[in-house]
Amino acid sequence: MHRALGALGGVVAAGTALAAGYLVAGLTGGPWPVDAVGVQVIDRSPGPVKDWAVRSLGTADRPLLRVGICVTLVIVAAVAGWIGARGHRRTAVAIAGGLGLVGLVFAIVSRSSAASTVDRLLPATVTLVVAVLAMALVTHAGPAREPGDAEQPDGFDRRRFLLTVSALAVVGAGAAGAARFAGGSGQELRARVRVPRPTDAAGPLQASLDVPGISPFTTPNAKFYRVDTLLQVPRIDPRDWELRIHGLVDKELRLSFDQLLERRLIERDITLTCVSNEVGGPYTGNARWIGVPVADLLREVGVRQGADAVKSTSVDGLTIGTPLAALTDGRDAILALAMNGEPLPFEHGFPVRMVVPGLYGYVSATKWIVDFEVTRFRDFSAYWTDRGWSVEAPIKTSSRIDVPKGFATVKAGPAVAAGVAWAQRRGISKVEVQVDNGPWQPARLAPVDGPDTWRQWTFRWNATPGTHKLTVRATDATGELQTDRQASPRPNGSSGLHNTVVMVE
Ligand SMILES: Nc1nc2c(c(=O)[nH]1)N[C@H]1C(S)=C(S)[C@@H](COP(=O)(O)O)O[C@H]1N2
Ligand SMILES: [Mo]
Repeated sequence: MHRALGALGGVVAAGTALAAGYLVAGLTGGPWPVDAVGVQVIDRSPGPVKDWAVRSLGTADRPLLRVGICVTLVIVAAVAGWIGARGHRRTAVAIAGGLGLVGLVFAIVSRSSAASTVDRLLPATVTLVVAVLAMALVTHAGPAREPGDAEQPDGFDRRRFLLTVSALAVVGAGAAGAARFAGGSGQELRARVRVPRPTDAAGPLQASLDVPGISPFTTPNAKFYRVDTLLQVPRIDPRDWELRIHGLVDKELRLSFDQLLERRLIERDITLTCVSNEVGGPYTGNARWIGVPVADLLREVGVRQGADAVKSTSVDGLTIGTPLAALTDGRDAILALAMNGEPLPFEHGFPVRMVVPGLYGYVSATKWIVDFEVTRFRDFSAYWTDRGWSVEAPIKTSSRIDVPKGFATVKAGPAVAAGVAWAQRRGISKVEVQVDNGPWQPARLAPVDGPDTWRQWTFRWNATPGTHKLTVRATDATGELQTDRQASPRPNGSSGLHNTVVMVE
């Protein structure tokens, strides 16, 4: 019995240590050791696991990774507590120390947005110290002081043990509770930013079709897909933010957030797409961005001969490589500071990110950008390129059926299908729908907003009882038809036609 209690003690010790570390992470902005481990898991996962992780990171599996790591820890801690209750107290404490050390090592090698080394290592250090102390405490609380004591026939002082463990649990819960307030939400950082009026504003929004279930032309910020490799979203104070523009340039430039706001600002609707998006998938969204044209900044610093790339780095050290040509060929590549009329949400790169029409996010859309180096592709390799994705990746013409959803039941008679199609930089000129193996029929298109956004479409058809397959294809504004050749996302984006099967009754 007391061994089971010992295991419980181990779990409480681990929980208290993790809670203490979480609190310190909230205070310092350094990585919680669990997250430091998680980021390494993400960075080091092999191909398919990585693809899965990246694809699902924006959704429920981000917490899942944390939960997985915590469950593993708790199991080991329970075993340590159990061993401790069998009298091997030093071993139990050593295991706790070992776990804490692992966290510290991961924090040392981790990509982190923490401001200083102390901030980066403090959460893991505190976790380690609390883990050792807490494990020592619980493994010493149980064993009876007087062997053979009549009240403790099995040599285990249950009362003292439970008191100690309860006290520890209260401390842990207190730390966890305090952590919720410690870092704050950081929203005051965003609230302080006043989004300036753009020098060159976008026109009124008029490209929107309103069909129930269709993706709205503008994706609300809260619904915008999210893909990155972080468990802890950076909360950068714009007053501390600085962008360094350097490399193959005539004169280096360091820009503060206020200095960025003083430049020429353009407002544009641009549809962002993730290379990991499967045919028919959700990892694409359209927003109205305000930002400084990258071309203006490049002109200011003077690009030297021989440069063909920009290597941009986010605050956590992740790198992205973008062709210089895409930043200077006249398209609206921007350092964005507003998204749909608000400062960027933290999840989407606050305070500043890059947005480049026509390129998948992983080669262009650096969130939390802090460094911008003009360079040559042959002189570096970027984070995703190191993981098997193409160095250059223009967005492929794609179309998606939003309604009806796959395997939906539809009433017989006149029915509506609707969705979106995108071919950023080229624009969409035609969308067609095929019912079963019938002829391709034109869908109705929303008005053109610009070449860099998706276009909504609707299609009326007469639904007859039975099972039917709807397939969609788009033609870009250069007249090129979307390919029906199926390709998976890796290495440079999925292709193939999206279809959906519906039951008509
Ligand atoms: N710092 C940083 N920026 C990043 C990424 C990242 O992992 N880290 N992911 C990129 C990828 S793969 C995509 S598709 C877009 C997604 O931007 P969103 O999360 O705002 O939709 O951001 C890009 N910028
Ligand atoms: Mo992406």
